[in-house]
Amino acid sequence: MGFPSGSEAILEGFFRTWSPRIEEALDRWLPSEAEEPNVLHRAIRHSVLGAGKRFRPLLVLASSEACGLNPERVLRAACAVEAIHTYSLIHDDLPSMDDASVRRGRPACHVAFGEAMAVLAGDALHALAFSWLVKLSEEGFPPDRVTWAVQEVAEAIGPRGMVGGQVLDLLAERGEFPPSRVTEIHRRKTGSLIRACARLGPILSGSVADLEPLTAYGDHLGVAFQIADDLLDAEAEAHLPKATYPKAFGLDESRRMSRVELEAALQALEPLGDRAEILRALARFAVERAW
Ligand code: GRG
Repeated sequence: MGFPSGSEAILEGFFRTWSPRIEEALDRWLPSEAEEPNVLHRAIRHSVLGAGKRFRPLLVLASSEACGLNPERVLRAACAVEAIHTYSLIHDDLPSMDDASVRRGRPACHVAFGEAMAVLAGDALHALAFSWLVKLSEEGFPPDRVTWAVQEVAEAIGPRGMVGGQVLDLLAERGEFPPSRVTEIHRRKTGSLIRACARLGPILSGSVADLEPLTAYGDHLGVAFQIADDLLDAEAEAHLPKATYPKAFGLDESRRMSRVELEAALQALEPLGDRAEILRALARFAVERAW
């Protein structure tokens, strides 16, 4: 993965340590291809393993470390959010949704395994994610914190979060939408899971004082991340009726907005001082790739 200028060496070290740990853990905890039904497990492993930036799991680990936890203890939570993210990508690529044939540089799940298997692979990842979250109790986290983590992720991806945002997005594709609607769509569709990732550190560590700063960080980072993603896709999608920031606000204004949101995310981390160095670098890395 290339690091944009300005990213700190500290982030490179963090990636070098934790990216392989995330891969190993996903490989270990996903059902093996040898297990029946083999085709389901091949579809799952095709979609999850060996590709993707792992931004969300790295965010969970960074948020947890900033709150004094050993990231090793929250690997289950990190893998859970990646499983959920991958389920959302599989379903988003389906012909009835975004109808995309390539994902993460390889054939989309439904192209490789058929539509029914792609729906079921997504469903299975969704369920696996929650079983991994519940297993956090085996890492010695008190039950009330584990319950809160489960609730946090469930709310983030449900009708008031990711799935609701996806529905608003589908509706927007069918007609005109005001610019304010774009922000609302993406706050839910992309932002709510990113926000939850940022909050899992304070939730699992019990460091209540860090909850507000990390919530604000997650909120602003979610918007900045989505604008960055839209900017990267802007040329390819210029002709499509999509609710994107460049379409709603133009390229220059979108770039300005992503900078403003990134600055607000960094500002929110002030109370954490030096503890937030990796979170700062991660935010810059995620957003500046589009500039
Ligand atoms: C279908 C239930 C359901 C939800 C779909 C999040 C979402 C909602 C769909 C994903 C489609 C999409 C392109 C959303 C924008 C969010 C986004 C930037 C996704 C890509 O995330 P990255 O860049 O991807 O982190 P990798 O592959 O690196 O993990």
